Amino acid sequence: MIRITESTFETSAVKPVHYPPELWAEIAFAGRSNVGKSSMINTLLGRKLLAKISGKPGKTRLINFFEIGFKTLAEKEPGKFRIVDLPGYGYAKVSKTERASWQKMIGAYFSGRNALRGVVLLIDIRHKADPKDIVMLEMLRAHRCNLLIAATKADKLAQNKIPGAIAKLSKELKLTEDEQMIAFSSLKKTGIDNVLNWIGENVVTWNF
Ligand SMILES: Nc1nc2c(ncn2[C@@H]2O[C@H](COP(=O)(O)OP(=O)(O)OP(=O)(O)O)[C@@H](O)[C@H]2O)c(=O)[nH]1
Ligand SMILES: [Mg+2]
Repeated sequence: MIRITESTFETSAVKPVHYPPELWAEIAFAGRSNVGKSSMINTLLGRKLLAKISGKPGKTRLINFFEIGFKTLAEKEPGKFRIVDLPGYGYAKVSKTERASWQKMIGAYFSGRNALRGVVLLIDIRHKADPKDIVMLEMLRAHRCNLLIAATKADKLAQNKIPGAIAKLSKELKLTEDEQMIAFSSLKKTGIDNVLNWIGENVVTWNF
């Protein structure tokens, strides 16, 4: 488990030459447009407005890097990692050109980023597994990323419907034992400890 001590927006980038230097472990957030990636980042960091959010899909258009300071609860040793907010996919009102540039941007990030330690893949708890989510999952598996699947907007379901929805989605996505799925809600602030725990496991062992 880790405790976040500071968080700052670092930079936005399209191409690898614009990425910040690989000084710390990175955790990226991927998923469809509007699924709640930027909201989840703000919720985890305890900040309302750090990552830009919107009611309309397609808010995040670039790769956004955030520098995060943390302390481990056991050792109280300070450390740093980065959070990477990725632009979403699956938004219908996007031109072919924009879709192609998204592909290029995301492909370059996942194939070339050595500092990447883990990816949180967000999926709306109310939806069926979408072919686009399965394509993303397959790409992340192909890159051998450590994965956490977060079923977002859990506040939209009654508490007693959540385990069933998680089980159903896990089955549709054919998740393996290493691919844990948790319920998350930025609105109700649930699932925060699960995500921070998982991030902690993936960043504290990191020595660059
Ligand atoms: N009810 C509910 N709404 C949420 C939750 N998280 C996000 N939202 C809403 O969903 C919408 C989209 O949230 P964003 O965080 O901007 O989504 P995103 O995945 O970053 O979207 P893109 O940047 O377009 O890829 C906003 O209107 C949020 O207020 C949640 O946990 N519960
Ligand atoms: Mg966003």
